Amino acid sequence: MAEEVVVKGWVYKRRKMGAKIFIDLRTVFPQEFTGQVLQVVVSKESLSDDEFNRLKKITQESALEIKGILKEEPRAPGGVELHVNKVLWVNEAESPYPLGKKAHSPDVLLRNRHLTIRSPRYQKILIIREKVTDFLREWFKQDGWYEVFPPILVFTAAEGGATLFKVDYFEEIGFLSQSAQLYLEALIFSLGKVFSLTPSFRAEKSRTPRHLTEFWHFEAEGAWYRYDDIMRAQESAVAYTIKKLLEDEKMRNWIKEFRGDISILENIKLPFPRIKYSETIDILQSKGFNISWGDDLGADEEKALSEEFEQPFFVTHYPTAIKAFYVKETPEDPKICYSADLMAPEGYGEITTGGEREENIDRLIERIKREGFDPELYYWYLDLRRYGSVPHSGFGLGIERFMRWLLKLYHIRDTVPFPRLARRKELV
Ligand code: NSS
Repeated sequence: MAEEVVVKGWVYKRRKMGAKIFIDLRTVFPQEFTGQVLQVVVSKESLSDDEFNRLKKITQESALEIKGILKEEPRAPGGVELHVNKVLWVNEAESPYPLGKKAHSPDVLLRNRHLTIRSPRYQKILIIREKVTDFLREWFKQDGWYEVFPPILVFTAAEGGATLFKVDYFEEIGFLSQSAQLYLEALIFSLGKVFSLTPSFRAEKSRTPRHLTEFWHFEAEGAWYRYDDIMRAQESAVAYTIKKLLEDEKMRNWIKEFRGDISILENIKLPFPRIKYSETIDILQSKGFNISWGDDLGADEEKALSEEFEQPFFVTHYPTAIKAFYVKETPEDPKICYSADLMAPEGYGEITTGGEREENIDRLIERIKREGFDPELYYWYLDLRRYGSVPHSGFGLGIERFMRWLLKLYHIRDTVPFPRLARRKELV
């Protein structure tokens, strides 16, 4: 353990104890300490007077490059501490630091988001998030899906018109993509099964702890995939991601720090339960909800339902009328469609929506009109049904929704470094 290392990072806290200075350093090099602070011990005898005096007054968030010896110390975070031998480089931060010692209101933290994200809490969230997308990708690649790169500037809506962000596109109207789905549907005729990870935008005015106006969307679409096939792909990918996260000791400990109990994650089993929408209405009515068949499940309903489960679960066979124009109706009853939402347990609710797509062109045109969209604009999407139409299915998972449940965070904004919310004020 007694090797000399160079450590680079920023001062998180400093305190003096007797003749020693203790610095909690937010270390980014070496990377193994990122997400926790490294305890740095500064003794007068190991440094020049000049160096010691500089460190004695070092301000919060000053950048430091130091050399020293790592020693085991069970009481320090991570079980080691660095005994400094040399200060290689310093950049003193202005003082006071805007996010100093005291607690700050959510608004102050949002206004200082560019600084807030430096804290160990956000370092952990950002690293866990990266792993989540890595493992989702890994599952899909291992299962033979191609990663593709659909556009963000689009000219047709994929979801409801009410949540479209308009863009001035050289005097014509464009939109920010709500979902890559329609383009993925086009791409399956080229590559068979495809997935993408892109930002999606929703002009959602509703200020809820689970809505962002910009979120990261993991979407997949497979030719000849039926309703059950796409549910199996989703549950396998989600279960794989959780298993891989828990296999990594550091991720496992961090997830435990955030959510407390991880037994639900450890006990995830395939297949996930599937319940029909009509059954959820019965359950909700028995719990006293004033809801009837045909109503959408709101946040409160989803929460109550999801508290009943200890596993992620699918709600299937929704009413066609409350789902988007592209979902396929069941042949037995056109009022019911092949759409399924994957719900997180523990009160968290929807994390994916997916299902089988309408492949009949006439029914699709009818549904596009009913949605209030112009079928002319969708000529290219309708061509997919004209030239070699096949049964196909897909889904979209909101990375932030998944993260919110995984870490049991109250607000979805904490899963992204720079959240985009319905408010403009206080956003960096
Ligand atoms: O609108 S969705 O329910 N469905 C689609 O966009 C499909 N076109 C996806 C597909 O089949 N390719 O959104 C899918 C998921 C949803 O379950 C959430 O997890 C997430 O996208 N989502 C959001 N996350 C955060 N904030 C907002 N506003 C949001 N809207 C959807």
